[in-house]
Formats: sequence, C-alpha cells, structure tokens
Amino acid sequence: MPRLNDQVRELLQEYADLINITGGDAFRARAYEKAARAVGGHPEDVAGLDVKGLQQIPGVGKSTAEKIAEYLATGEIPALEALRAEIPSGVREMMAVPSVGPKRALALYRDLGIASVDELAGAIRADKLSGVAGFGERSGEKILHGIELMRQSGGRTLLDAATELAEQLVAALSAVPGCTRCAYAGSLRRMRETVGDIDVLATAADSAPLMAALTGLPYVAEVIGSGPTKTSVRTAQGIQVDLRVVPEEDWGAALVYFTGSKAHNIKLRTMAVRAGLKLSEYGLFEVGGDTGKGGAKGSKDVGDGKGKAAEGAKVVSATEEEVYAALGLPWIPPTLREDRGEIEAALDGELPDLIQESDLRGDLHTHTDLTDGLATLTEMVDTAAARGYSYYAVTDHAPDLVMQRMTDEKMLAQREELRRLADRHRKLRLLHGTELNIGPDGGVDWPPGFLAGFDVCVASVHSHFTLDRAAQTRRLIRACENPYVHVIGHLTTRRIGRRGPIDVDLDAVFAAAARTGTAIEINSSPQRLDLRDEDVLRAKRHGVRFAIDSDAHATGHLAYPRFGIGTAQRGWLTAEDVINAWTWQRLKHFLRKDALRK
Ligand code: DGT
Ligand code: CA
Ligand code: CA
Ligand code: ZN
Repeated sequence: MPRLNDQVRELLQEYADLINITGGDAFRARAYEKAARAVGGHPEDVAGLDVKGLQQIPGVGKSTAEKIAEYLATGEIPALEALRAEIPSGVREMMAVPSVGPKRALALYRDLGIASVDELAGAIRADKLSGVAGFGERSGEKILHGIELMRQSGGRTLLDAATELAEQLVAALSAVPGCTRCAYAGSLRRMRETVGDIDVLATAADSAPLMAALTGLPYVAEVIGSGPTKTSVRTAQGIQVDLRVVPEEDWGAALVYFTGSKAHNIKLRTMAVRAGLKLSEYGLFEVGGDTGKGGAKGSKDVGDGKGKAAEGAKVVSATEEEVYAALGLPWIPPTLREDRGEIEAALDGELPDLIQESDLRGDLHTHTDLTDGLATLTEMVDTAAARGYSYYAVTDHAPDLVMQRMTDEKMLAQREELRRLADRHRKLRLLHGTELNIGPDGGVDWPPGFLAGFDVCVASVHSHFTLDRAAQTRRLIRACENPYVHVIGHLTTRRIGRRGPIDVDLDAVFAAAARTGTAIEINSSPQRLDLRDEDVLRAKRHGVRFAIDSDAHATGHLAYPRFGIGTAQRGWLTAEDVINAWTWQRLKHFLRKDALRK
C-alpha cells in the first residue's frame, strides 16, 4: 500500500489544484503544493505525528497541519470535500487528461457544458470545438491523443507503488505457517514500468491458510474470487492481486509460467514441442503416447498451456534453472523475458551480463533545497555516503528555470559548502554540478566560462515541449554538441500516464550523443523512467553511453536507481554501458569531452 505520506501528498496536491481552478488565491495554492511535496518527501511517517509534530515538517504551516491531522483522524479533509463538491467528477477526470489541464477543463464545462471525458472526445470528433476561443486546429488532435494516453495507462500501477505492495504481500504470506516459498512474478518481476496487476506465487502442502491470510489482510478491500489454487483480491488502492499456490515440486515451472511474458512463454513452449515435450505451469513433461520427434510441431496447444495432449512422465519442474536447462537454455533473467531476442541470444551463449544495482558507484543527477529539493545539501550528501557510493553529484537547477530563482552567487556559495563537506566524506568524491535547461534553440543557461567551473553538467528539456520534430531534434543535437554538457537528462520528458514524450527523431539524437561522447540518462524516478526500455535498447545500438540517475528531490529518492536498473536491464545494458558504474578514474576522463573543447 502506498505510504500514508504519499496519500497525504496526493490529497494536498489535489487541494492545490482545486483552489487554482476554482479561482482561489494562487499564493495559497502554491503553499499547499509545496506542503504536498514536503510531506511526500518527508522521511518519517506522518501517521504518528500530531498537529505540532506535523508543523515541524519544513513547508507545512498550521492550517495544512490541521488538515493532515483531520485526515489522519477521520479519513477525510472537509475543506477538500467541499471543493470537490463544487466540480462534477467528470470534469475532474477531464482535468487529468494530458494537454487539457485544470483551466481548460473548467472552461469547457462552464462555456460548453462538457462534463466528462467521453463528452469531450465526442465534441472533438464532431468538430464542435474548432472556432471556440483558445482551441486551434491541432488542440483537438492533441487532446484526443491525451485521452488515448490516459486510457492506455488506465488501471496500470507505477513500479514503485507495485513493488512496495508486492514486498508487503510476500512478507505477510511467507510468515504463514506451511508456506515454503513465496515470490512475486508477472510483469512486476520483469520490472515493466507499469503493471496491470500483481501476481504472487507460493508453495504449500495446504493452500487454505495462505488464501485466508490474503483475503484477511487489512488493506484488502474486495475478494474477486477465491479457490484452492487461485485467489484474486483488490486492495483499498484499487490494485488487483492474484495469488496462486502450487505444490513445492512445481515451483520452477509455475514461476517461469507466471513470470511471462506471454510471448516469452509461447516461444519456450514451441521449443519444448520441437523437442517432443510439453511445457505448462505444472512442469515439463514427455508427451504421452506420441514420442515422434517433431510430430507435435505446430500442435494447437502451443500458446495456451492447458494443452490436451496426454501428459507423460514429468521431466522437471522444481526450479527455473532446471526448466530452462531441460530446454537447452541457460537461466534467463526475468527483465529480458519479452521475446526481444533473448531466447536466440541464450541459444548462442550471448546473453548480456546485465548491470546490477550493486554495480552503481555514484549518482550524477540530484537536487537540494537550494532549488526544488526538500533536503539540505548535508542531508543529501550524508544519505549518498550511507549508500556506499564512491562519487556523488549535486546538480541543482540553473537560472533559466525562472521559478527556481538560481543565481551565480548561490551556485558558487553551494560549491564552497560542498568543498567543505569533502573533509567529512573522504571516501565519497563530491562533484559540483548543475541541471541546465536546454533552450528552444539548444542553448543552455550559462556561457562557457561559468560552465567550465562545474564538475558535471546534466542538460534537460523543461520547456517548449510542443516544438515540431525538426526543431526538437535540432535543439537536442546542439545540446549534445556542447562541450560542457555531459548527460542529457530525461530526454523525452514524458510522465507516465500524464504527459507523452516530445516529438523527436531519437535515432538522430542517439547518433549525436554517441559521436560527441554525451551520456543519455535513464531517469529512475518511477513517474518518468525516461529513457524507456525499448529506446535504451535502440540507443545502445548507436553506441550511446548511459547514466542511471535518481533525479532525487528528497533523501528517500536516492533509492530510485533500483527502478532505473530495471529499465536498463530491460534495455540489455551491461555495466560497461553505464558511466556511473565506472570507476572515478574512468568517469573523470569521460567528463572532459576533450575533443570537443579544442
Ligand atoms: P500485466 O499484469 O498486464 O502487467 O502483465 P503480466 O505479464 O503480469 O500478465 P498477467 O498478470 O495477465 O499474467 C501473468 C503471467 O502469466 C504472464 O506474464 C504470462 C502468464 N500468462 C497469463 N496468461 C497467459 C496465456 O494465456 N498464455 C501464456 N502462455 N501465458 C500466460
Ligand atoms: Ca500481472
Ligand atoms: Ca495476473
Ligand atoms: Zn532534475
């Protein structure tokens, strides 16, 4: 279940949004927005705090603290409920459509009476919006695209929330007497960026106590179905969980099956059939009666796992390794199981030696409270040191992101402070960096003279998201060509389920990055995971190097690279491909971009 702090963050953010769109005080809205971020990033659970304690959280004032306390006590914030009641739920849903947003949603409702996403889509298709003030010809198209995006992600859960819930489930079920094994499988084990539901697998001689334990969990809101082999429930947060209990000797086959992906499974099953075998969630079997090799090729049960072919003796099913080995394959890491060539590579002995979280030696993109982070420089550095890193870069926002109010003086003062901290952290090399803003023409915030003073520069797009493809491509290539830009941050700027990627010729940018020795970031924030897995694989083919960064805005976010590692593995990356898996000696050389500075 998402942390209480995250629930409170969402409620306060919603309150701020509602103040804005109902024409309330923008200053107040900003204060609630800030409080929302502060609570979300606060390391301590708000559950145990009273009004006084809540006010100790930086950015949380008295009236916010009171609202949080009300929520903790009653499960409701009356002021929020009152604002919610002013706006029909369909209109609030429209506000969530990327490229509509609160202001437009309210205007559509007030001026045209459009009160739901369906009505909005209908109005655009019937061409009722063109000519209405503020709606150009392309807006309709863009909104339809936004609706599409929202529907695609509809019901899917982000990786961090799903992981947290799955870990709680596995811990709870593992503690049930009689449970001999328990793990999560499905798309979550493959570390897809979002998951449709959570699949948990367990072994026990008697499944009943496990099923009862699941349905009895306090955060389970609804039992969708329950039987001796499978139980499905929905949590209070609306996430579906499927639990399957199998006999211990079938663990390996079941884990392969329920980890998927479906496409990977189908390929495995085809291989089994070619070898005169049959693979299902119950094991790998000889095909009874028909032992003719190849005779089963093209058999109809390929694909559904519940084939009707008579089952002969069981070959193996206890471990994943055994199942793969019996098919002539090495064990294949779950993050590769998407039928993107992993079975062919395994047959050729060419599976990549995937990068692991423990390979990361540092983080090259992080923020402090000098800009929009929540923690101080010291707090961030101490937390990074505790992670065992050998280098750590602080990269606060540069001045062109006006609302962050950065100045040369503040930057230089931070650099001084960082150099002083170095005495306390002799094992952690501290790098002073910045996150530059890539302007519409590809320029960045500071002239070369000032840029040369940084140890590392990340450069990211934070504005002009709607430039056309050619302009977008040009600006990113120019950023790569800047001799002081080492890493391109969150290249496509997408926010999963909220904002689509910018329109850019990725291959052209990848080629420029490879040519200029500019790394491309895998931003590990679960809301971004940008670059995404498939594009990572594509960039790697161009010879691009990557930086797996947290983009942390709070100490807790320094753990995000765990999710970026999932994306990197899904993009077939090895430690060799990732600059922050390199030693400082080697990274230092990379950060010079010497050839370009001549
Ligand atoms: P999700 O939940 O939509 O993010 O994706 P998955 O991959 O977790 O899919 P899910 O929960 O429907 O099923 C879990 C695994 O079970 C899936 O990865 C592969 C296996 N599986 C489910 N249905 C089928 C099927 O019809 N055929 C085959 N071969 N495998 C299946
Ligand atoms: Ca699933
Ligand atoms: Ca499922
Ligand atoms: Zn950042």
